Amino acid sequence: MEYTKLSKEISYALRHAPWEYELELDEEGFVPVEQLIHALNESGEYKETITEDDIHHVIEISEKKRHELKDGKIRALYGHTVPSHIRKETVVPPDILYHGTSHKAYDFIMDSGLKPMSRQYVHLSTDTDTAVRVGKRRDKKPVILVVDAKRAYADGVVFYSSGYEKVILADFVPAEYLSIKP
Ligand code: HQG
Repeated sequence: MEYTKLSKEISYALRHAPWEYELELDEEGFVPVEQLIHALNESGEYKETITEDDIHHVIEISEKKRHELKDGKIRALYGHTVPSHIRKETVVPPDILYHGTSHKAYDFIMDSGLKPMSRQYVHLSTDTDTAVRVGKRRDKKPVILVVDAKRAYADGVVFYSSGYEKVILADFVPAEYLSIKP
């Protein structure tokens, strides 16, 4: 079983295109796990039949916690671009958060703030290593932004828990709370 491929397809189905799998996300982004398994097996992409154990295995071996199983349902924890709004719990953020990005995006961000762009939320990291990894998807030497989350929260910026302790979400972070990590 190609577990990385399976993980990417689960993310695609649950973050971006559930309708392609005849799935309907609930307001927290969950679908019944057996419906997902059925849809994946229907596609004929996988040589072996996918079982619930395979789904557990994908989640277990992933270096990031991207998916969550709960009460026979599964969801992507973050990254959604689906049009229907995925509800997340608000949280008091850690004092400092990080965001890894490209030099190209940096100029725009310092002008207009951190926007969700095509996703539903801005994605922030609780540690610099994670931010570097996120930024490296877009730039060999990414810019690491430091978010003064304590001050932003005090001023009314709303933060959300993704359900994965290393990823905190926000609707928007104005540039005044951002600085570049030296
Ligand atoms: C940038 C992956 C111009 C932003 C990752 C980023 C993460 C702006 C890009 C998760 C902007 C959006 C999310 C502005 C923000 N003007 N550019 N005003 N504001 N941007 O992929 O945070 O591994 O949607 O800096 O690891 O990079 O797939 O967000 O570069 O955790 O599980 O616009 O997705 O998770 O890019 O990544 P993205 P992201 P997985």
